[in-house]
Amino acid sequence: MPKIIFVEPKATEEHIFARFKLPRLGLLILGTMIKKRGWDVEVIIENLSPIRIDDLSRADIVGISAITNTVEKAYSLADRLRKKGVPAILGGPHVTFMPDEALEHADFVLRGEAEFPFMDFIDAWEGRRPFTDVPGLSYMKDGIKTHNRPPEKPTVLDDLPVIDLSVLKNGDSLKVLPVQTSRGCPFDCSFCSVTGMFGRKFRYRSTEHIMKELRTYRNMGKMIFFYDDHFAANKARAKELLREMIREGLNFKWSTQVRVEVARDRELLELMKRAGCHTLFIGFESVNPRSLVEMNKSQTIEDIKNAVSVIHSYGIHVHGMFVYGFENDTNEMVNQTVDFATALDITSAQFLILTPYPGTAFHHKVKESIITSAWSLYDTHHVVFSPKNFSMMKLQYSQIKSHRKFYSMKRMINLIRRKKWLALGIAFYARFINFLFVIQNIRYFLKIISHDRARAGAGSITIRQAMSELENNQASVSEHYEKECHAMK
Ligand code: B12
Ligand code: SF4
Repeated sequence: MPKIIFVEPKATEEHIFARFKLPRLGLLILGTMIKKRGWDVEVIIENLSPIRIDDLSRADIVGISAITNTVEKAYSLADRLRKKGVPAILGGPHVTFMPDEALEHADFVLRGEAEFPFMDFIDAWEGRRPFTDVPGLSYMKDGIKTHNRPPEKPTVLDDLPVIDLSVLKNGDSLKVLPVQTSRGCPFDCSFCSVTGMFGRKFRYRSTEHIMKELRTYRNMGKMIFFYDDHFAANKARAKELLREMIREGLNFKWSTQVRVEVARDRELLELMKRAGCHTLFIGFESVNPRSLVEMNKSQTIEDIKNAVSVIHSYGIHVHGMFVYGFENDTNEMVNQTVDFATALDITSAQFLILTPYPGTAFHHKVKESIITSAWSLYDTHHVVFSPKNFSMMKLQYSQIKSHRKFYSMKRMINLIRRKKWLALGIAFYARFINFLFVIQNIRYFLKIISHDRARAGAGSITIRQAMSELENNQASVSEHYEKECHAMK
């Protein structure tokens, strides 16, 4: 029986989501489909179990899934497999937009949504059709990088199988189970790669198809995370699904991502609550109306305030995400953002740095200002481009400072007083990660300080000089860093 091992490498840089035991769904779906074809399958998610190159070498082919901040690790695995003569195929939102780069490391790249194209690829692998017939495939043909045309139509979600979790190594350790009910997003925010990957047409599974999957998770004592980008983009279908979940008495708690518009429909929120909704993850993005327009977010500050107050009135938690670094953003805005988030009294918040992901309109816009293509830094926690109104270090520090300020000791004492244990636990974790992040990134901060100096024409120091300063005199560097940070307050 032919054997395939799929792997999802974990992030190498520390950030709040780097350790989450949550697999992306791509490999679980591909694994389920190919198991049905009689292959021996294993899916290894590095956040759940280690990836060992010797184990991978026992496969006939290895499938690697990567997003931008994990792609360096994916490339390094593919390089090592190539040396051992084991073919690898890469997929995911980074290589979809960077197939030429990926082919330097792997023999095959499957771009875009890949379930049915992957079955065609397996047909070709088994010699039953030529590789030229596999839509979305990039590969080397006679020494030339060749890119087949993308699939003509997006995947019909009801044609996908219900996930077989047994393909996942150490799957029992998952506390939160992933379920996707829809793909695509009708909006088109400039920094987001969802629409490039899955399109702007909102496609969804039928209620019965989703329920079939949810029933298998009944009574497992786990939470569900609906991996939709905008769970309520079609309210009628969301309500139909929620009513069915309530009718069948599915007793798990679940969370998902929505937009602020969700709060305009109280019936929807009522159904969400009754169906077990725990937390809504929402991209608030900015307190600067001009930035909201610049990023094409199609939402206002009033929408944000209204959404939080209405959602809270149903006893549902809110996780709010903010982004800094748009052309209209300023240093002053940073404090306003944290004050705004604090006043909203949301359970948790993230303050992220605008990141030019390949395949997005924003990447195209700031291409010339990008300072590094060290992809592991593309995790929305590191500044990787030179923004218009900030120095890079100021932008970097705004993210650190915002977390420090939002998850302050004062907030924690307040949460203890109000017995808000979940928010308190998150605050402890966030403070710890923020601290680790600073410690681990002093070298990177030096690098961006040096870029800033060069940009300002102010006696730039080379990275080498900055590094040797760091190595020779830790104290003076941290003092220097503290001073820089202080100046930005
Ligand atoms: C769930 C989720 C998370 C979870 C779990 C993440 C994880 N394990 O990496 C959490 C909440 C922890 C998270 C965190 C982050 N996320 Co996230 N997340 C998602 C989300 C909503 C769903 C992922 C998913 O399962 N999709 C559905 C499945 C079917 O798609 P898929 O896995 O990509 O697989 C398909 C194809 O890509 C392809 N494919 C994928 N792998 C492979 C492999 C092979 C061999 C083949 C042939 C094909 C193939 O075929 C699959 C089937 O069609 C996506 C958005 C989205 N809609 O995809 C963002 C998304 C992946 N996240 C993103 C980002 C930026 C992040 C963070 C950096 C955010 C942050 N600020 O902290 C972190 C990084 C996490 C990390 N690993 O380091 C970006 C990635 C962009 C990019 N180019 O890298 C996305 C696309 C969202 C966006 N707005 O652009 N995320
Ligand atoms: S950020 Fe959210 S609303 Fe905007 S395009 Fe991406 S998924 Fe859609």
